[in-house]
Amino acid sequence: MYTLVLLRHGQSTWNLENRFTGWTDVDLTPQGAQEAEEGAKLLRDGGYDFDICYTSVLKRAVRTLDIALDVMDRMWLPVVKHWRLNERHYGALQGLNKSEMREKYGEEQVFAWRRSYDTPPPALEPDDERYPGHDRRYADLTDEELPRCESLKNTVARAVPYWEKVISPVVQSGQRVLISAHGNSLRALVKYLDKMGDDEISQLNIPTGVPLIYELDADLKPKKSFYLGDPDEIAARAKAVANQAKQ
Ligand code: DG2
Repeated sequence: MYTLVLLRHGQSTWNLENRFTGWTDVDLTPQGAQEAEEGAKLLRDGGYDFDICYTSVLKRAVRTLDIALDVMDRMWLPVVKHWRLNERHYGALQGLNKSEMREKYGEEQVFAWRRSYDTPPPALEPDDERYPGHDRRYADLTDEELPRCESLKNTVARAVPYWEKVISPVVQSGQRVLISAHGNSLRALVKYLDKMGDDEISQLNIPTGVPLIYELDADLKPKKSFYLGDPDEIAARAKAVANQAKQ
């Protein structure tokens, strides 16, 4: 049996300001850094250890991983950063306030943008400064790979191949893997691992800074998955994510 740990970054400045973030490279808030620290303490005190870590190329996930590795005294571990673990690209919604968008477009539309499987947000124009083609960290991506917006389905289509080709062989080689990523890039992986239907995944909200443990069989089928920590606190944090547009 293999153990895999998924960790959504701690609260970011734009989570706090309630703004659609996507590929915008914002940092953690002090509370977010504390959440990362607390999540890592739960891992350390629970006897979890790792051989290799994966994260996105966005600093809120990288910073969360750094904090976690420091707490676990594992800063020497190899860390692989890849854009395929980035947050879902929120297109022209990036930077806009979730509650203001609900007031303007209604609850149903905002829910569809945030949680439906295949409704993409409005797309960016390539001359928009938020288009990732202007950022040199994405210089190796083809035009087809550079998103102007992404639905969760699009995120699954670019994150799951990275899991299948890169991470899953490492897990099957016996290495213990920690992935620090984002609300929606992790929902994409969870949907795939748990074979969740398109409707079922719309109800899943992943809380910030809480380790999600997967126990996998030899074929990487989940035998069990659970969050580490106080169940009431975890439920409250997941609810806060779900209700972000209602604040
Ligand atoms: C959030 C998720 O991403 O937002 O892009 O706004 O996990 O990187 O903070 P994260 C964003 P929702 O899909 O929950 O609205």
